Amino acid sequence: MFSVKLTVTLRQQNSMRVTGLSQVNGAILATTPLGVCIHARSMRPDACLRMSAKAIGQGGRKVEIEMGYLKDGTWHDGWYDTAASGGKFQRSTAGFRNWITVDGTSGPSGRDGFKAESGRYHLYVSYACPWAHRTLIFRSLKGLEPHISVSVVHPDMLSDGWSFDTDFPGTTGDTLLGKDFLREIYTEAEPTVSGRVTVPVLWDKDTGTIVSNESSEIIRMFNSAFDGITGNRLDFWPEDLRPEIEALNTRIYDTVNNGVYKAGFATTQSAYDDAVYPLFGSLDWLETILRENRYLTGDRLTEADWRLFTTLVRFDKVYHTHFKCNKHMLKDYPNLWAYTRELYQMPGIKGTTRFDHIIRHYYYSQNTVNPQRIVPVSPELDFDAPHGRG
Ligand SMILES: N[C@@H](CCC(=O)N[C@@H](CS)C(=O)NCC(=O)O)C(=O)O
Repeated sequence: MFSVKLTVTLRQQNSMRVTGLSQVNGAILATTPLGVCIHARSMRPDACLRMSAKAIGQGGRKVEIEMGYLKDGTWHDGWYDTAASGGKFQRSTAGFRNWITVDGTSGPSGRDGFKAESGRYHLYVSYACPWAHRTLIFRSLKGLEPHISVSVVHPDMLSDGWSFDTDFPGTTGDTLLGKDFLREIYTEAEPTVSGRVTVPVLWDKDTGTIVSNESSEIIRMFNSAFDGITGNRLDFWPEDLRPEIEALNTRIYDTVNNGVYKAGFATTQSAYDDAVYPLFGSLDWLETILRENRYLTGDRLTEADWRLFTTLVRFDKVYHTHFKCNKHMLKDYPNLWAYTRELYQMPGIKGTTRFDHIIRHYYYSQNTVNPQRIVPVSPELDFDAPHGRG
C-alpha cells in the first residue's frame, strides 16, 4: 500500500481526492468519493502521481484512464472521439512519411537524406500491434535483423500511451535513447509535434528523427532499399503484380485490417453493423480465393499476404471476442485457417508473433471496450498443426 495522494481531474473541471489505494494483480486501484476505481499498471508511486482520468458522460459516474495524444508537443489524455463521427472509429493518418532509399533520395514522399545503411535505423514496435507486426515480419524475411535494431514497448497502453516499462516478458525498454514513453521519441524528433503516438516508429540515429510511422510504407522500404547490403532479393511487391496487390490491399485494409477495429471501437449499433458485415463478406471472399490459390495472387507470396496475416493471426484470440467479430471464428474457415498456419510456420515468423503481448494489450488497455479489464481465457488453437497446403 502506498501513502500517496492522487487527484483525479474530471471533464467537468472539478477534482476529486482519491480515498483509497490498493494493488490487485499488479494494477493500482484507486477509489474516489464517487465510488469509482481507476486502474494503473505501474506500481511506482511517482507513476501514480502522473496518472489522470476523465469522466465519461454528463453524470461523471464512470471514470477511466484514456489513451492520449500530443498537441503542439504536449501530452493530452483522450481516445478517438467517436461522438463526432456517428459512433464510427476513424483512424488518423500517420504524420512522418519519409522514405529510406538506396541512395538517400526522397522516395515517393517526404524529404531526402535517409540512405539505406547498416546500423543506422532503429524500429520501435509493440508485439501486440498488427501494423507494427508487419514491419517485424519484413525485417525478419528480408534478413534485416543485424542491420536494424528494435525496441519493444510494454503491452499496456494506458494514460501515458505506449511505455518502455519492462515488467512484462519480451519488453526491452528503450534500448536506444533510454526514454520512458514512446511519446518522448515523437517530441525528440519534433518538439511541437501534434498527433497520435503510434507504433511502429522507424527512427534515424544519424539525424535524430523519425523517418516514418506508417507501416505500409516501412514494409515497402524494407522490401528493397537494403537489398544491396543484405544480398536478400526476395521481392514481396513484384512489379507485375502491383495492380493486383493494390486492389487486394485496398479491400483488405478497409474491411479486414481496419474493419476489425471499426467493429470493435464502434459506439453505435449502425457503426458496428457497417463494419462487421463487410468484414465477414471479405473473409468469405478470401476463403474462396484461397480455395483455388496457394496465396492471394496465386503461387507467389506477396505483401498482400503478410498484411492480411497479421489480422488473421489475432482473429480468434482477440477480435472474435473483444471486438465482437463473432459471426465465425477463423478456424471455421478451412482455407483461411490453414493459410494462416502456413504463414505462421514460415521461417522467422513465429518469433515475431507474441500472443502474450497481443492478448494482454487488447483486453487490458482498451478499457472503452472492456472496462473491467478482465482478460478472458483464450481459445486453444494449434498454430503448429500441419497446414496441408501446397
Ligand atoms: N497508420 C499506422 C497505424 C498504427 C497504429 O494505429 N498503431 C496503434 C497500435 S495497433 C497505436 O499505436 N495506437 C495508439 C493510438 O492510436 O493512440 C500504421 O499502419 O503504421
